Amino acid sequence: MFKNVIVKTPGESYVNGLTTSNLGTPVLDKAIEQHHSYIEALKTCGVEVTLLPGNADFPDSTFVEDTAVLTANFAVVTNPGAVSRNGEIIEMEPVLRKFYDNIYHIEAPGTLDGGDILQIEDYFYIGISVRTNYEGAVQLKQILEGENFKATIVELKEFFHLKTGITYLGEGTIVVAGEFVDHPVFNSYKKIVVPPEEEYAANCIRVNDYVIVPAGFPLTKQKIEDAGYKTIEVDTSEFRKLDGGLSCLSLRF
Ligand code: CIR
Repeated sequence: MFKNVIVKTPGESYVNGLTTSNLGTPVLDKAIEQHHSYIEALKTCGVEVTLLPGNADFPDSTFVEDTAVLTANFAVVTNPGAVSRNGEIIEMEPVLRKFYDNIYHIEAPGTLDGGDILQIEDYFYIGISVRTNYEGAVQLKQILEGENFKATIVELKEFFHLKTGITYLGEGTIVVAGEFVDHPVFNSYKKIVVPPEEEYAANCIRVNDYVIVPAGFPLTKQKIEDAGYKTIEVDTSEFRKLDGGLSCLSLRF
């Protein structure tokens, strides 16, 4: 069960954030509106929401997931791999201190984005991506193993972040797309396979009694409901334009 989430309003400079997509420039007002709906969905899931104000110095800082890896007993402040995003951790650490006494750090030359980390029960999967390098992955693995978790490093071939293409719903069930559908590392889990045309919907989030899914992906939504989960749809079009999805917009713990 998650008790808390941390989210951050898209700042004035959000439209200048990093992207690899060809979906056009996001509309700030619409992004703020969608962020508000996201918060409402989280509240429906029964979590306490800590809402941080936007910071125009960091256009991508609404994607708070990349700044930390959180468990019930400790936090890891990451070292985000994009230069323009690295300073986001400075504002996040004091917020995490309100919830955690035990805080670790990923140190340079290691880089790591929270979007590359997937927890499945006491197992962590750490993606090596354009943002998370081998040194960062090994540092996190050592921290996790020191805290009695298990950790496996997974090299990404195509996805931007690990969680761009995989989500854990609980009860041994994962939602997978693209390169993870047949990836041997994930073979022991029950799989809900996202069709190629709905690949973006692999980034959904289980929050307590609900799975929050992006609006506009009916096949994936139906598969998740058929597996016995209640869903809430949230429109994320303005976040998708900057390669962001539902998981990226919150830290859940
Ligand atoms: C970036 O390029 O860093 C942002 N525009 C998107 C970050 C998405 N975060 C995530 O998948 N965890």
